[in-house]
Amino acid sequence: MRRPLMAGNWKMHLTLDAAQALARGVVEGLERALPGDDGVEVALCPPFTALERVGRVLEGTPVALGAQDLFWEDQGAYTGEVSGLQLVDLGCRYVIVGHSERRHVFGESNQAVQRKLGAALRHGLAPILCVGERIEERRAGRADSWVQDQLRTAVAELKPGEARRLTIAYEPVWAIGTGEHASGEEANRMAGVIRSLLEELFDAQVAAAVRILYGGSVKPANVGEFLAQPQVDGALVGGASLEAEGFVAMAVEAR
Ligand code: G2H
Repeated sequence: MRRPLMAGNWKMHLTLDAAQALARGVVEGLERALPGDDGVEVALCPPFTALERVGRVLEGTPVALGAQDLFWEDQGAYTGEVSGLQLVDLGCRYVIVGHSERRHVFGESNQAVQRKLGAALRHGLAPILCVGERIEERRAGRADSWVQDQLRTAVAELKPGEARRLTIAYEPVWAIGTGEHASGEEANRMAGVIRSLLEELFDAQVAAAVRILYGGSVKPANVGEFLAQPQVDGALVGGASLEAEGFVAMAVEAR
């Protein structure tokens, strides 16, 4: 059985005090709404600057800390980068890898994503690997093959025991922060495409174990449509995770 995950990607938002207040709001909201309930896992991914402060709020709570990216080397002359070693040191459990904003705003290639994924696993982090097609691929009828290529390259070096530890987020680029979103049915179909490829590349156990999230303009009003899908195991939420009450309501719905 796959335990659903509700992960908040705060992107480049919030100063320290605001991040701390939001984390407190989420923790307290969950304590009120789901006391002692472990039917859903919740993770918060603040910007690097707020990891330590938010980590202190989450300590001793069931809410996990996650980062939004990492570099594949552990240390060295890589100005501006942050390593898996450093994220573990900060108490991170999750790390987002290959988010579409990394791919499309910062030019991250499928090969770079592969190296980052390897580094995350090597450090015992739980990667949330993002895949998703742009509007061009979707219009050209190439959404499936695009996402399959992203996944195939990202996991090319992994053994089944490592692949089992992945969470994959299907995030169609045209739905990110745009207010548009895939239909529940289409999210389910794409998650199915991803799961079938995992079975082909690894085995049925890996395919059954890996959680697949939907991401892209998820909010309290539409999250139910995705959570109702058999192939979808939760959501990666951007904009709507910046408001504690709504985010907690989505976590409650996911359990
Ligand atoms: C997709 C998502 C979170 P939003 O990027 O990763 O963001 O919910 O704002 O579309």
